Amino acid sequence: MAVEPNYLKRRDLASLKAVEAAFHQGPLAEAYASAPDIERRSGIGREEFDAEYRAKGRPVVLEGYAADWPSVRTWSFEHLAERCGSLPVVVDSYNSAAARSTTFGGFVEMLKASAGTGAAPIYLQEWYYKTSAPELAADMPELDIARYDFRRKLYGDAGSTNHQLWLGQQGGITRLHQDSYSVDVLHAQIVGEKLWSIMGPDAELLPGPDGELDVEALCASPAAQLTRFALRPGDVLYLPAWWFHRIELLSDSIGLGRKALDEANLQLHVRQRVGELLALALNPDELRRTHSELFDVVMARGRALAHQMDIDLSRLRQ
Ligand SMILES: O=C(O)CCC(=O)C(=O)O
Repeated sequence: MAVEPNYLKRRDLASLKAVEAAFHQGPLAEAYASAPDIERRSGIGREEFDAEYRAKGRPVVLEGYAADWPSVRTWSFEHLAERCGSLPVVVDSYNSAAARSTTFGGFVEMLKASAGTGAAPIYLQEWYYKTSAPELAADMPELDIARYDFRRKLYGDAGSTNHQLWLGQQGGITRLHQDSYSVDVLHAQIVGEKLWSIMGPDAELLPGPDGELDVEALCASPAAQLTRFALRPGDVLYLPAWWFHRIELLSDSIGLGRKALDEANLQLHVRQRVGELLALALNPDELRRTHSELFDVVMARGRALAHQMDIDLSRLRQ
């Protein structure tokens, strides 16, 4: 299989670690320390959002856009533990060495036990709450600006709403990535604060002539478009498809990853989804190798989609 030359796009552990290290020390860390804030707007409606941001592919934070959501007003980790305590979850699923199964209540107990001990922060990433706790959705009403999500036409109402909750402890990190399947990110912050470091979709990190990663070239390129900003409760981030993003939790935090497919990206979306499903069915060993950290997450995504679409995975044919 052809090796991906751009380290920002690789999903094997060594490449993920090399990119993450660049955020801690060296030219990238320095460039982000003085990177500009994202454009911020408040009080805009769907038409203005479509014309000014979606049509132009410009990232923006819509401040306070979800401030009146019941989740933003009432949720805490304890509140969710009371409602979902017995549900199974996998914490730290983005880190194959740390991933472990527990219940939601067990997860909240773990948070309490590890707070202030200096232990690695715990992060429940990409929780497809709709498969086990669909009642939570009422606390996160549909965003008016997300109505363009073409997945509703493609997969039906249920399949289009496979959003994810991200719940974790201060210091937790989601490493730099682009979202799969060419979807736009509409991330709503519910509890606490997160620091987002983003890069344009054409950013590239390649080895230089000496074979070492040329981080300086990445930072010097106009394609990098380095931007850094905090997302606070009630804020909604719009990040067009393929923008790279890395997230660090500035405090204990809960956020909703609501995705939306622009019809303009439909063909690519279908090709990527079908490609992934075929790879899972026909070439799982290769996928396990190239996605060593995320293989189980890819499986979980497939299961969540099948569940939402009422597809029986035990059968090959109906
Ligand atoms: O909040 C995080 O840690 C990651 C969120 C994310 O990657 C997304 O919503 O696309």
